[in-house]
Amino acid sequence: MKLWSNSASPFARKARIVIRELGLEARIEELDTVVSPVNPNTELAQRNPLMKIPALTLDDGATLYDSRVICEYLNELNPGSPCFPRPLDARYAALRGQALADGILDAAVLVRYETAVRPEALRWQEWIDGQKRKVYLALDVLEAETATSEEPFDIGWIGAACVAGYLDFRFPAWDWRSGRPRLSAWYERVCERRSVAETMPR
Ligand SMILES: N[C@@H](CCC(=O)N[C@@H](CS)C(=O)NCC(=O)O)C(=O)O
Repeated sequence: MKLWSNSASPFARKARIVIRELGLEARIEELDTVVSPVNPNTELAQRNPLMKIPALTLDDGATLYDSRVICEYLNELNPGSPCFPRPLDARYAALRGQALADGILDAAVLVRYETAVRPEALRWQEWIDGQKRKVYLALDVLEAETATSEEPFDIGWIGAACVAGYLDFRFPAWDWRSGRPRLSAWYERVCERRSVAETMPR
């Protein structure tokens, strides 16, 4: 299988962490893929009309997207995996955690495009502030929900690790650790996992 991804993308990182957590590295080649909302990647477009990463091309040639679908598919290859717990309460807590993390990433990636891609004269500060507000409010929920243990490292907390790594990478000045000691300490511990250490954004 081939994962269309790159080392900067936090959404692709979700899939790259799940691959490592489940020991699927030998079955999946990671293709370094350039994407931009304004410069279409025509090769990727043949597989994913949204031209976003991650996308996963299966051995039969079909392609899956987006990160949520890909991570669930990977989980099915190793059904006992704790990434998507089986008991209903734990599963929906993990899925809600994933939605929270994805929502933070959506907002942060929009700010990234607004500030790095959109011409300066067209930027809209109130809109940037609105996205940042979502990020900070959601980080406060993560702080409140952070466990003292790094387990379970389910899809919700995998997403949270991708959030922390992306904010460090693209928005160090936002200082997400400030006032969030539990989340900061949790992330420091989680960075020791091989799956997280090997997929640090670059
Ligand atoms: N909901 C999607 C979001 C994926 C996404 O936004 N990926 C970004 C890279 S981090 C992308 O491909 N952007 C290119 C574009 O917006 O055209 C997912 O979970 O996979």
